[in-house]
Amino acid sequence: MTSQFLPPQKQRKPKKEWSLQDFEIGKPLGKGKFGRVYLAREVQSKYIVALKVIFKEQIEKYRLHHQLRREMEIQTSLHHPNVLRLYGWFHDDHRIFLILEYAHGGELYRELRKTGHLNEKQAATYIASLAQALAYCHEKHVIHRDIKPENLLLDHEGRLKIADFGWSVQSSSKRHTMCGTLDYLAPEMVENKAHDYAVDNWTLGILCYEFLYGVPPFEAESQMDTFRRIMKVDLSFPATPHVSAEAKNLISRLLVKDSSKRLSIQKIMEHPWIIKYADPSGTCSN
Ligand code: AK1
Repeated sequence: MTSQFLPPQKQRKPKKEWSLQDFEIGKPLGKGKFGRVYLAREVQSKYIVALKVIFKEQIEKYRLHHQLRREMEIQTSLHHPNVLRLYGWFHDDHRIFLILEYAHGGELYRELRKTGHLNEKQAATYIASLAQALAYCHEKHVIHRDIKPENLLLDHEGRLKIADFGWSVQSSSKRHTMCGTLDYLAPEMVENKAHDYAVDNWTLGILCYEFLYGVPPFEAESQMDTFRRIMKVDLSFPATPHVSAEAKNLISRLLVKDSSKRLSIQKIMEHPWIIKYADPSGTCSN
């Protein structure tokens, strides 16, 4: 009689071991770092996913085991509507497979290149979604560190999803590190100084600029020139009629050299430009 009032036994179903047999592979979705991504369907449930194939040879060559494991641990623990889910992974002799949420709208980068730039409603909606995703990640002590248009995907409703946590870290203290394109990196990152969550806030400023003007603000002929422009915060706004003063205000308050003086994620979400233009549902197609 008392047993029914006891808390139910925790269901300890052993976690499913996936293999390639569980999936039907469809069309290629894209080429990313170290491998391709395919549309796939899990046979039993008919659930549609994206399957990223990574060659072990590459991971070995660049000695990235720890980084990949870190990504998988970090990303499987993140559950947010604006963070692309990593459902699981498996491997065979030569390849590692990531089972990912399928983003039907594809890469935001394509959208941006197709139209040149976004309108203020779209840009503000994406920046607000990004701010929400980052607030959630930062709460979990995760710094993404590699936010750029190529790593932003859209679902079937046009909702933004941050993807690819390959360069992310779980952090409570300040960090040092890495390499790659400089365009999206904060001054303290390009200088290889200690950095913290505020590096992602800087990147929001860069993206906001790129969404509205079509090019990142410190783009230059050479890495060296980009480096100089970032260090000087050599920011200027082309005279185009379609960008409001509020947008420029937000960008100027994110692209601040002193990381402690950058607008906080909370303040971004409360910024007049976001309030005025962002679609609260996080979806918009024009
Ligand atoms: C999400 C990705 C490391 C880490 C090599 C990695 C996005 C990753 C995959 C898509 C869903 C697309 C669509 C629709 C169009 F060793 N996480 C990723 S890639 N829907 N693309 N996903 S494209 F850690 F350095 C390393 C090496 C790869 N990680 N993660 O690629």
